[in-house]
Amino acid sequence: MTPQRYTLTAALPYTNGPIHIGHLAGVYVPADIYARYLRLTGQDVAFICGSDEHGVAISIKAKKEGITPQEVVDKYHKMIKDSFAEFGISFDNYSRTSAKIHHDTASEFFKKLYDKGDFIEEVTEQLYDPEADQYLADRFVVGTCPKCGHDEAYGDQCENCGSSLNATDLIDPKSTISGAKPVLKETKHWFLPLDRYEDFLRDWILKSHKKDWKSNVYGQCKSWIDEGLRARAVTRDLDWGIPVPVPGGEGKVLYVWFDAPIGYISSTKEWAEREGKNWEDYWKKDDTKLVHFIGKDNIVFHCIIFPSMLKAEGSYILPENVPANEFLNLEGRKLSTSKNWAVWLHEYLEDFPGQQDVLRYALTANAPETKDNDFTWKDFQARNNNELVAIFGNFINRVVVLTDKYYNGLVPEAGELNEEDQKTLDELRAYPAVIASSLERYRFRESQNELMNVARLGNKYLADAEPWKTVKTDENRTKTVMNLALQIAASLAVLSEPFLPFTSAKLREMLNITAGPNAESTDTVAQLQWDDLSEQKPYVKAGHKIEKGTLLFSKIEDEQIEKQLEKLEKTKMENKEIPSPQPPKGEQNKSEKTPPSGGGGTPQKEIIQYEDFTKLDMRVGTILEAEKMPKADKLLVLKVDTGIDVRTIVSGLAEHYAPEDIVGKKVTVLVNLAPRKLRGTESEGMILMATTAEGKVIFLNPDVENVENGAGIS
Ligand code: B3M
Ligand code: ZN
Repeated sequence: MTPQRYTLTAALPYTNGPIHIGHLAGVYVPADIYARYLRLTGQDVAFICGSDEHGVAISIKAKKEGITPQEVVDKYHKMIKDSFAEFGISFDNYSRTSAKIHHDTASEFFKKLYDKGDFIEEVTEQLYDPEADQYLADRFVVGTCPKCGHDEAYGDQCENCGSSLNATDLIDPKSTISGAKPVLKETKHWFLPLDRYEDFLRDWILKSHKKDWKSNVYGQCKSWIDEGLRARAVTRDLDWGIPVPVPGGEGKVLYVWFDAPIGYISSTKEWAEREGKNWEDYWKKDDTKLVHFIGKDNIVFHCIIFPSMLKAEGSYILPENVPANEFLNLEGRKLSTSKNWAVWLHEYLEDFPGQQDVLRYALTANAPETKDNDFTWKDFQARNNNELVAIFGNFINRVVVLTDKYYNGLVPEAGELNEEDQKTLDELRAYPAVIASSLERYRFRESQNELMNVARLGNKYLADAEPWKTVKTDENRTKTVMNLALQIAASLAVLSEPFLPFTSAKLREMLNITAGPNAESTDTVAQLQWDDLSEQKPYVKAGHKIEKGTLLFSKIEDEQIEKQLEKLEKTKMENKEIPSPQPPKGEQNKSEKTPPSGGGGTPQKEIIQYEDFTKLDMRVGTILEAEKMPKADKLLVLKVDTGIDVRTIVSGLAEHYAPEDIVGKKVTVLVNLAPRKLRGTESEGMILMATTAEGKVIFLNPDVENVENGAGIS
């Protein structure tokens, strides 16, 4: 069925902290690209989001900051909403779950299921903190995951393996409020019996969506269904949230994961009311395509639990797709709000004013679509300088400057096309379909790369045709070339809109193809849209006037990157000063560590436990033979007697030592490092070395001759 309208949702961020690049890369940038693309192709779109203001995460944050949960959500709701807007995330509506419309919608939804008998009401034993005098649910309790052994799993989910848990499943549970060991205490709750929906889920996901859902999403769903689904409590003993609206519900609230997805519906209602639309069209009509954009830790809630709720309610459509992304790391470490290991959106916007598109571009180029990926500031700089500036910006700049110089900004007439011109035009006209096809399969990296290929096509065309040379010899040829180059530029202005909206707007202005009532040009091309790009006619006609150019992108200097890296180094140092687990107040270890003043210079790495250290097997050994690795300037191939055996170790010593100088040396060897091939030779260990202040590399040789090879080091 061809969709008549689209309801696109992006995960509702918890208002317990600001937005960082992990959220952006995983959810909001891809969702925004998709929404913008659909609008550009004339589709009817509701792009919906809002703040998730309930749940234990908020209560914990409030306790930590010594303020009320309401104050926490007010602070972060504003911050998140503003930074999204400034970053160009084009939500049609951004609501919040503390809004009355949401409380009403979620209560009604719960009551309907209650009235239909879709819940099981049961008194069960739940974890209870005897010191804090409070039931412990979700993030109020941590313990060891029964599935993967991760020792910081939460009471409702393990973030390591993604399993959804009941708090009573945790091994060695601990209250995060007081640190106390919880006891079991009886309380009544309402459960959604997921097992009743197993057949439906099997049919709907495992049969119907095997082909079109991403394999990471499909795989997670399959393993949950295959493991057997259990009833899940949808209410909690907490004082922050939506009150349970049925008899016996006093003092209890809806589970945050019950109310939050309903937030998509209430946000749509808010939008529809404002825009004079009918919200039900966007949630209840079969010709509406519903797509949830989320991160991988939210898969179970969007693919199993929420669809079961919708199915139980009975009048709603189900998502067509849930293109969940994997996680983004930052400089090799897991992003963490509590450890402040992040690039915060509001800080980025301050540090790189007007450069929203650079971050959008870098995040999409590196999007964690099929596996976890790493964001590094060096990559960010390279993406800007080597791609946006050198390819896209350079092409546009040449076209606009030359048009101004040769023709006073008027698009010249194209003469007869030669074979190369025709080939270029054909290729150009094929791009919208190529990019669209990637976008429709949620392959955002691929589609953005195709966009850059349009700019590459432009650069190559100009470099081959050399209008700056022909201008002296062949006026007609030059006009044809510049006309075509301007067509490529116009195409870029439109195609870049989903990915680089700020750049697209600037470029449309430069080329005078701004759509809308304020556009100065009355030329019909002023309305140039995505679908026009495949048509066999010029995008900008001869005689059309373009404006003088401004630079689309500017180089990012090393100093800017160093400043960001320093910020992260500072965070690392600060994290080390927080002993973990935290001792009781008053006894806090106020260490006055200052960074080392010189010498090695690099800050200390993360603290490891003694068990981690004992994993290293280090022995005394002797180098028996050494020779240069052919065709490798830096490598020596060594034969080392480790006391256990004689083995080959490839070491990067060739620039520092001649082979003959090190034969017979006693060295320290890490013998249980996983073997790896270097230039085809398997290296079975590592020689420990140190670098002196002058940059000399020296052996960490045991300074005693009578230690035997194989002696352990501890
Ligand atoms: N707030 C979890 C998260 O931010 C949650 C998403 C709700 S979507 C309905 O990861
Ligand atoms: Zn786990």
